[in-house]
Amino acid sequence: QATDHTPALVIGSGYGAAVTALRLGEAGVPTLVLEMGRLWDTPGSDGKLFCATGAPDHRSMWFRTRTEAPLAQFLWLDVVNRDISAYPGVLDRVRFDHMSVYVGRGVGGGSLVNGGMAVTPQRAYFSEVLPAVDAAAMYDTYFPRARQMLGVNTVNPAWFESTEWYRFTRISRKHADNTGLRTTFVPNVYDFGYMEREAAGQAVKSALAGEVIYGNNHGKRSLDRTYLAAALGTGNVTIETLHRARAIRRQPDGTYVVTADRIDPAGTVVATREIGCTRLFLGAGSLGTTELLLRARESGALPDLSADIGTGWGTNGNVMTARANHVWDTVGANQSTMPVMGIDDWSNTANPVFAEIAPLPMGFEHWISLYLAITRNPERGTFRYDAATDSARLDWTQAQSQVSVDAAKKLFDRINLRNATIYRYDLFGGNKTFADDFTYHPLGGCVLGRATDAYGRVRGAPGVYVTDGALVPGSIGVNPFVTITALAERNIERVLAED
Ligand code: FAE
Repeated sequence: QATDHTPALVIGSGYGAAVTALRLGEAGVPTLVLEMGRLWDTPGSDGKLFCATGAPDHRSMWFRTRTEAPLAQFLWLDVVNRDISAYPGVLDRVRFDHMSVYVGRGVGGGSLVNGGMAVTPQRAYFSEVLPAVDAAAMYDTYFPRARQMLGVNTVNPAWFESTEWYRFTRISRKHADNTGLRTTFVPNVYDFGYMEREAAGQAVKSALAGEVIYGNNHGKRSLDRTYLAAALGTGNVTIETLHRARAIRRQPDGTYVVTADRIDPAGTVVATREIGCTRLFLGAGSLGTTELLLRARESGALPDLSADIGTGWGTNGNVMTARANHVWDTVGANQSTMPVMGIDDWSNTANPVFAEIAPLPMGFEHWISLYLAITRNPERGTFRYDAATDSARLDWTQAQSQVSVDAAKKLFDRINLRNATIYRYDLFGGNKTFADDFTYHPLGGCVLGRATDAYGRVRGAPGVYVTDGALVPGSIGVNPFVTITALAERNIERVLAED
């Protein structure tokens, strides 16, 4: 028997979860949100919420004794990572064979650690990926709603052209121009007005102080400041932190019970709660939501779940690479951490790639142009339930990542050829020129229209909904959070109207 009961229970507090909590709260539905990470509202002994990227401490990573940054080396030296003490830090790297997935932990999920790039996908590609979704409604109503709620804004072009903080972007644009490639400004949720004040010395630096993957102390409109603040403002939403949902079961009366472990800052389970709910919304992210449903199906708790749970997972074709520039093409010691431009070669049907021009703020001139490429990789992974560890394991091979590398290489070979430049070999380990072993954009596992109906209602578990990136089948062609937010807006509107 459950000890508590709530009409609506939301697992996780990332994009899908935050949208859902707000709309439930506005509709007057008492809603409890469980988040395994902490609430980032109390400064540490240095007076800051989050630690600096260049000097990571216990706040940086989720229960690690050493940081695991995406760019592990510089000049082949192990100078980036640091020993830390184990703590519920804000960034996690979930390791599977041949693929690691970076995710945010805390109230706000990925919004606490991401680069803030707020990109709406190309309509034709969106329709190809999610054919069951009415694109007109998405582009007329839900994408604009998502952008407005997320606080999306764009860099002032005049400031962009003149500031030292985006010199690295202008150099990459020049090299793309030389190659005949199109570049495009990309909106962001970081407050560019604040950033200009940082540059002018009128505001405490955050994006201009190297802060991003371990959290931004200022400037970024993360979900705790947007959707989640509004959700709490309805008076109907409660968020419980350091609660990790572990199991879901169905009661004879059709309600659900979620078993959740409450952990302390040392990671020790201090209590196990059984929380009953009439409606259960899964927003634990692609990995978290998929694991919860896979475990429920394989353990026999929810045996009627679809065989599609655990399938259709992809990396959004992510691959990172870096080029070495000529000495005269300086990228600047000062770099903003918020990307504002991409090389958009997505309409090149022979080799579609969208490459974000990424910062590498090391505080000194390094002549490196860094990119996070999004490729159209059709490979999909599958999660298996491993009873021995009671966890989901991902089946993914290096060959599946190679497809992303090959596509990115075709684009960057062209850029290198035209500009007489070469790749950097020292950044990703093993003399690799492409980082093919991690993704920032996990998508899929409980795909819309397959594991769920066209609105995220989980097949075989009436009253359970998927709200997050697990719905998107492995690829969306751009950075995904605007899509996840807009889909969640669309789905919860329907669910509130009909269920
Ligand atoms: P997500 O935001 O991951 O939230 C899931 C939440 O659920 C997390 O807070 C978890 O701690 C919590 N959780 C998981 N399991 C449980 C459980 N069992 N019990 C309780 N809580 C649980 O999900 N995307 C962009 O569009 N633009 C960018 O510039 C961008 N940059 C990125 C940079 C980095 C370093 C990373 C890691 C990601 C980036 N992303 C970016 C991806 C983006 O953050 C991601 O797609 C979304 O956060 C996914 O949203 P979800 O709602 O699916």
